[in-house]
Amino acid sequence: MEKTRVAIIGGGPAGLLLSHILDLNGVDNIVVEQRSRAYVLSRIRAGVLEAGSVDMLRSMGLGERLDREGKPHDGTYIVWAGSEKLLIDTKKYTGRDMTAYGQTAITEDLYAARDKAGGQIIDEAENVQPYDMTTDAPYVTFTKDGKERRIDCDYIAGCDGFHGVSRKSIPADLMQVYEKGYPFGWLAIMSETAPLSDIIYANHERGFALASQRNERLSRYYIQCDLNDNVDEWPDDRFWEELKARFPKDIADAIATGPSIEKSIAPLRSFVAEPMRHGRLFLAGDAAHIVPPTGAKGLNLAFSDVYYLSRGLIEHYGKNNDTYLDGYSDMALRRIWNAERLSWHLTCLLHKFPDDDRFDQRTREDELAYLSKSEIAMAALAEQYAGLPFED
Ligand code: FAS
Ligand code: PHB
Repeated sequence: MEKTRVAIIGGGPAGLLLSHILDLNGVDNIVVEQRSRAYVLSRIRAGVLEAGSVDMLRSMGLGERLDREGKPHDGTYIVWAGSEKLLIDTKKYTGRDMTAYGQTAITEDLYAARDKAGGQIIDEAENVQPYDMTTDAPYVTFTKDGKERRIDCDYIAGCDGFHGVSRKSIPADLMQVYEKGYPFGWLAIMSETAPLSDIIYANHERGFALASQRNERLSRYYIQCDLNDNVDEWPDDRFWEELKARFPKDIADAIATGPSIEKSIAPLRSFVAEPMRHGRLFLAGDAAHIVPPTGAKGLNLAFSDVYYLSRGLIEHYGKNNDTYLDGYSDMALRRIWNAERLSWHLTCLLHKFPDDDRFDQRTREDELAYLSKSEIAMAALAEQYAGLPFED
C-alpha cells in the first residue's frame, strides 16, 4: 500500500500537467496511467494552443521548446465560396495569438519534466478503480505486473479522458449529462511536408476541411467525412484530391502533398458532465467534457481545468483555504460552456449536414459574409476563439 496526497488517474496532458504543477508546489502526487508511455505519445491529437495555455506552460517551466518550435499565429483563417480568406483575428481584437504546437510535443515535454523531477508515473496499470470518494480516506487500486496495488490518498483527480473509469465511478443519478453527436467525422492526415503558412478552416459544399501544422516540416490536414467511412477507403491520393477540392484554387495549389505518416478518423461530439466533483474525486479534461475540435478547444479546456484544480489543491494544503476547491466545478464549467457553445457554433457554421437544404448553406455563407464586414461580430468571435481569460 502506498500513500500520497493526490492520486491522479490518467497520464495524458491533464494528468501530467496537474502532477507537474502540484509537485512544483510541494503537493505529493502519483499518476496512474493504463497505457504505456509509447502508446500515450503515439496518439496524435490537438495542435493549437490559446495564449492562456501558452502562458500557463511557460509559467510552469515548460516554455523552452514551446517557444523554440511553436509557431504563433494572429488567428485562424476561414475560406468559403468565392470569398477572400477571413481571419478570426485574435491578435487584433484581444492582443492574444494562437500558437501551433502539437499535443504530442507537449506530452513529451511533460514526461521529461516529470522524469527530471523524479515524479511518480505508474504506466500500464490495469483495472484502475477509485474507492471511498465520499469519505475522507479515498483510495485507488490497480494491477501492475500482475500484482494488486493500492494508493491511499486525500484526493483523487480523474484525468482519464472520455472513456476513463473516473466519471463512470460517480452514481449516474448524481450527474447531469449534456450530449450532442454530429452526423460526420474528421479524417485526419499527418505528412512530412511543408505546411501552409496559415491555419485555415474551409466551408465548402463538399464538406469542411482544415489545413494546419505541427512544425515547418510537419503538416496536419483534416476533411469532414461520413461517420461510417473507413480509413482504408481513403488512400493518400484520394485524400489529397478531396482536400484540395475544398479549398480555393490558389490555396489548393500551395498545398504540398506527400505520403501520410498517420491517418485516422475521429467522431465529433459535444459532451459535458456536471458537476465535476464527487466528494474527494475531481474530474478534469476529457473525463468531464468533449468538444468537436472545430474550435481548437479540447486540449485548452483540459489546461484551464488543471489551472483551477491545481490552484484549489495548492490553496487547500498551503493555506487551509478551500474556497477554490469548493468552487472548482462551477468555475471550470463557466469556461467549459463558453467553449462548448463556440465549438458547436463553429461546427454548425463550417460543416455540411446530411439534411441540409440550399437555405442552410446560404445562411452559412451570409453569416460568414456578415463576419467579414462587422468589426463587432468579428471581435465577439475572436474573443471566444482566443479563449476567455482564466477567472481569479
Ligand atoms: P486524454 O484522453 O488525452 O488522456 C487520458 C489518459 O487517461 C490517457 O492517457 C488514457 O490512456 C488514460 N486512461 C483512460 N482510462 C484510464 C483508466 N481507467 N486508468 C488509467 N488511465 C486511464 N483537441 C484539440 O484542441 N484539437 C484537436 O485537433 C483534437 N483532436 C483530437 C483527436 C482525437 C482522436 C481525440 C480523441 C481528441 C482530440 N482532441 C483535440 C481533444 C484532445 O486533445 C483532448 O482534449 C485532450 O487529449 C484532453 O486531454 P486529457 O483530458 O488528458 O485526456
Ligand atoms: C490541429 O492543428 O490539429 C487543429 C487546429 C485547429 C483545430 C483543430 C485541430 O480547430
